[in-house]
Amino acid sequence: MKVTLISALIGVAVAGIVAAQQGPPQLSPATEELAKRFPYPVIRDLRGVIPRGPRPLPSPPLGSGPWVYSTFEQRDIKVSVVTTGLSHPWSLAFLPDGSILITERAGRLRILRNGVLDPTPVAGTPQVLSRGTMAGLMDIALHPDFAQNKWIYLSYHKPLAPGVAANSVLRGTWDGKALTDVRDVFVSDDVDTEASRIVFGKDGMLYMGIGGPGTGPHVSVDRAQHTNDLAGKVLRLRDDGGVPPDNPFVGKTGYKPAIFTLGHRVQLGLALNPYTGEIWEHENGPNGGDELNVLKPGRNYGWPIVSYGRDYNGPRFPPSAPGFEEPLVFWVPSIAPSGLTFYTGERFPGWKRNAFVGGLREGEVAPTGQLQRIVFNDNWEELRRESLLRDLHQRIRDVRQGPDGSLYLLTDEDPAALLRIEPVAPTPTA
Ligand SMILES: [Ca+2]
Repeated sequence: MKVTLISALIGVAVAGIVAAQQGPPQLSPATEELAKRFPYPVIRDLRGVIPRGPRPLPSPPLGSGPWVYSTFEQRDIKVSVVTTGLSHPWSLAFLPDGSILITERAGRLRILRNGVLDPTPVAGTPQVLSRGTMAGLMDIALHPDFAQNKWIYLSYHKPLAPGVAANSVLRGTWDGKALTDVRDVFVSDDVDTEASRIVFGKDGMLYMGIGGPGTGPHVSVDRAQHTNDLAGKVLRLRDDGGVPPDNPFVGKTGYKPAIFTLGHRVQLGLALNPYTGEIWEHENGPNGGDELNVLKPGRNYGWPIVSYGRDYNGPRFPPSAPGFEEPLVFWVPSIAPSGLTFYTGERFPGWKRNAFVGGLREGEVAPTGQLQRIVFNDNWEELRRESLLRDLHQRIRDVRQGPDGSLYLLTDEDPAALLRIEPVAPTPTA
C-alpha cells in the first residue's frame, strides 16, 4: 500500500535524511537527539522497498452526479453529492440535530448543517502533525451517552517535537457550535506510528487502532509484534483514557496493559458489529493481504510474520502459522481498505448484515478507489463480495450509515466530497 510509503517518505524528508546517499541513513543532529529520547527510531530508511514505477495518475474530477447503480441484492440505488469542498476528510459523525461533523486530515473539523458545509472550521480542535496520508486529525466518535454528556472524541497525531508525533485521543464537550473543555485523555508514549481509528464497544470501552510502520527495516516493521510497544496494536481504554482492569495483558510483565490485540499493520477500519457485539477491524496489507479480522482479546493477528500478501518487491510472506489468528476475509490484490460499517437500516432491506468497506486503490494501481459490499451467511462466513462505484475513480476514505438509513461516503481527494447512497425511489410515506 503505497500511501504508507509516501507518508513515511515525507517523514524521512522531514527528519532530514539525505536519501540519495548509499549506506545507512544520515541523521541530522536534531533527529539523532530524538532517536535517543524514544525507544524506537523515528525515521525509516525506505530506499529500495518498492520498485520504481510510472508516476500514478491523479483521480479524475468527480462530476456532479447523481449516479444510478444496481447491486446484486439491491436494485436501483442513487449516489449523490451532499457536499464538496472538503480536503482529505478522514471520518464523520452524525449529531442528534441532523448535522454532520467531518474531520479533515490537515487538522480541521468541519460541520454540515441542513446540507450546507460551513466554510469556517469548528473551534476547539488540537494542533496536529499532518504528514503524508497517514497522520493528522483522524477519527471522530460520539460517547455512547452523548445525549447526556455531549462528549466527542477525536484521534490525532499530537506533535511532540519537530517531525515527531504521538497517536492521541482527546475529549471535548460539544456546546452546539464548538468543542469546549478539550483535554487529552490518551497520549501514546510510542512514536513513529501511523493512522488510527476509534470506536466505542458495547461494553462502553473505547477501542483504538494504532497503525505500525508498514514498510521499512525490520526494527520498525517488527514493532507490531513487540508487546511493550503500541505500534500495530488495537487498544482498549476506558472513556477517560485509563486502562480497564479486565484488559487481557493487565499485570503481565513486558506487556503494555492498554493492548487488546496485536500483530496489526495499518488499521483503517474499526467498527462494532452490532449483530454480534464484536469489534471488527480491517487493515492494509503490503502488496496484497489486506485483512478483515474479528478481534478477540489478547490474540495475535500475525503481522509481519504472516500475511496473504507479497512484499512490495515481490516475495511472498508465509500465509499462516500456529498461534496467529486467521483473517475472516483477505484481499489479493489489495484494495487499500479504509472505513468499515455494518448496514442495519430499513432503506435497503437487501443489504442488512452486509459489511461495507471503502477502498483507496486496487492492485497497487491508481486511480481505482471503490466501495465494497460483503455478504455473509448466518455464521459470518463470506458468501459474496461486490465492488461498487469503481467508475467514479475516487479514493473512498470512510463509509458510515446515517440515522436516515442511507449510506454516507467520504472521498479522499482535494477537493473531496461527501456522498450519499439512497434508493432511487423515495421512501413511501404513510
Ligand atoms: Ca494478519
